[in-house]
Amino acid sequence: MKKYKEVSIDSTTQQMYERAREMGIETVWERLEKQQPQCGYGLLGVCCRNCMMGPCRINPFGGEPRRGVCGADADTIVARNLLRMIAAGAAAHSDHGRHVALTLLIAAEMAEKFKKEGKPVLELDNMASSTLPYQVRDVEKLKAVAERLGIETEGKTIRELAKEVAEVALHDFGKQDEEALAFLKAYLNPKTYEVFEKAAEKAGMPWFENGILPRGIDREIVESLHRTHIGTDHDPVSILLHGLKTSLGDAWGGSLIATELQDILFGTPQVIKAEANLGVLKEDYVNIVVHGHEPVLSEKIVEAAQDPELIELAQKLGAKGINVVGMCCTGLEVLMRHGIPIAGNFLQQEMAIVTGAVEAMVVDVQCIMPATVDVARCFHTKIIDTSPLATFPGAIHIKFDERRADEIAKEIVKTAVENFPNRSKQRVEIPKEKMAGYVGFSVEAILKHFGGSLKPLEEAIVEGKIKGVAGLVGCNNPKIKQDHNHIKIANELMKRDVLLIGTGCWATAAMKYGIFLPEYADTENVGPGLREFAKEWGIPPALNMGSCVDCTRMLVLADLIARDLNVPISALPVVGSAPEAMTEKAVSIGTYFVASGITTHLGIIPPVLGGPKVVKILTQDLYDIVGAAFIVEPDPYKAAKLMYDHIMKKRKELGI
Ligand code: XCC
Ligand code: SF4
Repeated sequence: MKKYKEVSIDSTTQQMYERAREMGIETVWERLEKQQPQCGYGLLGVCCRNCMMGPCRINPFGGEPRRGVCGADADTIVARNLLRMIAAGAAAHSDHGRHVALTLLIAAEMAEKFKKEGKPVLELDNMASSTLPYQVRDVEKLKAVAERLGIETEGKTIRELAKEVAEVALHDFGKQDEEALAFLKAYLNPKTYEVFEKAAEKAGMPWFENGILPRGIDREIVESLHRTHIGTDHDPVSILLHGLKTSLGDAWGGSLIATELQDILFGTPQVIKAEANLGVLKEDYVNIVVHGHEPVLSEKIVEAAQDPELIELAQKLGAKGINVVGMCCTGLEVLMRHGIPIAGNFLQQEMAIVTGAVEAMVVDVQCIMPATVDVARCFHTKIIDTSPLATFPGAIHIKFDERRADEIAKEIVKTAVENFPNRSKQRVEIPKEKMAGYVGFSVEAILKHFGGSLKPLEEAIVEGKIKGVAGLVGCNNPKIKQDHNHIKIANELMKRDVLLIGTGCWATAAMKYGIFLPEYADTENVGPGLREFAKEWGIPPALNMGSCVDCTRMLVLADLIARDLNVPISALPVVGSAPEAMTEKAVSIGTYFVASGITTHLGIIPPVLGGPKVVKILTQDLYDIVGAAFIVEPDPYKAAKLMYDHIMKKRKELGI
C-alpha cells in the first residue's frame, strides 16, 4: 500500500486517503496497485482485438511475431488503436455538444408550443419565460453566434434565432456533403483553414478531399471505426490523418457547439471569485456533489437547491441548508458561471465520499468511477445517476428529461435532503483546506478585461514582457502523484514569463494551490515580466477558462491573436500541455491542439511506443504537415524547458 504522501500533493486527499485506509475502503490507488505489472503489450499499443482471428500482439523486441494474423504490423496496429482512442474522445465531447444543441432546440420548440396555447407571448418570444425548462440567458451571445454563422438576425425573435442556431449546430453532426463544418467555417481564420485544406497533400495523400477539414462530426467518428475495421486502412499516415480530421470535428464542431450553446443557455462566464477543494463541504448542511460534465443537469440542481420549500425541508430535518458543490468538469461549469465552489478534481471523487458528509453525489456522464458506488456503500451517501446513457449498478436511477427538468431536479435534491438524517455525525471528517481564486475567464470576459481587444496582451508578447502563452489541460492520473506535475509545470512556465490559460482538472488543481489569486504573481514562481503584466491588469498569472469542452475557448483566443497578426495559429508562441492526461478525451484534445497548430506536451506516455513510424509522425513529421507536433516527456522540469524552448523558437521565427 502507498504512503499517503505518495498519492497526492494535496493535503485533503492525503488526509482522506489515510482515512479510507483506516476504514479498509479500497480506492483508486489500491486498484492501480493490484493491476501491477500492467500489460507491456498494452502499454506499447501493440495488441489488437479488432477481429476474432485475434487477439494478436507484436513482439516489441523485433522477434516473432512481427505481424498479426491478417498481416498488420506494429505501426498499423498502434495507429489504429490511437485512432479509436481519438474517435472515442471526440464522440464523448461531441455527444455532449449534441445534447446541448438538442436542449436549445427543445426549449425553442416548447416556447413556440406554449405561445400557440395562448401563454404570454413576449416572454416566450424572448425565451425568458419561467414556464420553459431552459431559457436564453445570454441574448448578446446568441446574436453574436448567429451572426458568425451568417444567420440573418434582423427582425427575428430570440426564439426564432435560438431555433436556427440549434438547427445549424445539429446539421453539422449529420451532414453528408464534403464541405467543412459550418461552425468551423464561422470561427476559424483563413490562414489556419488553408493549413487544414493542404495538410493531406503535404503528407502525400492528395485523395483526402479537402485535406483534414472535418465534414460531419458524426461522420468522422464513424469513418474512424470503419477505417480501423479489419482489412481496411493500414497506412499509419492515412490512419493518423483521419485522426487529425476526427479531432478537428471535436474542436471546431462538437466541443465548440457545447461551449457556445451552453453560454447562450446559461450565460457566458464573467470573472468571479470562488473556492476550491474538499474544505468547501459543510458539516451542518446537506451536501450535494454534482459530478460529471453536462451543465444541462447541474444548472438545474443548483437552481432546485435554492427552492424555499426544499431549504425548509432541510432545516426541518436538522440541517442549516443545502450546499451544492462541484466535482470534475460539470463542477467547473457551475463554478465558472455562478461561483459554485468546486470540491475537487478527478482523483478526489472517492475522497469526497470518504468525508462521510455527502448526502448525494449526482452524476451524469464521463469520468465518474463506478467505484463511487462501492465507496458510498460504506457511508449513507447516495449515488444518483441521471443520464439515460450512463447507468451505475447499485446507484439510484433518476433519469433526466429536459422537458421536465425542474420537476426532476427537485426530486433529486429532495432525495438528497431526505438522506440527511441518515448521516452518522461521528463518522464525519471534512478536511479544512480550501482556497479562493478568480475564475470565469471566457474569451468575452478576457476581451472585456483588456478594454475590448487583445492588444494589451499582444503588445506584452511582442515586447517580451510575456514570452508566450501555454494552454494547460486535462486530468489526474493515479500513475502520477495527484496534481504534482500540474503545479510543477505551471510554476516552471510562469517563472519563465509564460502566461497560463487552462481548463479541466488542471484548472481545479491550479485553483487549489492559489494560482488563480492575483497575489500569486508576487511569489517566486512567477517571473518579473509576467508579474508586471498581471499586476498592471489586476489578473492572476494564470486564467481559468473552464471545463474540458471549453478548451475551445483557448482555441478561439489563439485564433483571434492569429487573425490580428495575420498568421496561422501554428506561427504563434503558444504551446499546450496535458501534464496528467488520462482519458480518451484528453487524447482527442491533444490531437486537435496539434492539428490546429499548437505543439502539445503529454506528461503520460500514450500507448504508441511500439510503433516507431507512428512515433516519428506524431513527434516530427507533423511539423511539416500542420506546423505543430507532440512532445512526450514525463519529467515536469524537462517538459517545461522543452515547451519554453518551443515558444522561444516561435518568437524567433516571428522576429520578436
Ligand atoms: Fe475528466 Fe473533465 Fe480529464 Fe478531469 S480533465 S479527468 S476528462 S473531468 Ni477534463
Ligand atoms: Fe489480429 Fe489483424 Fe484481427 Fe487485429 S485485425 S486481431 S491484427 S487478425
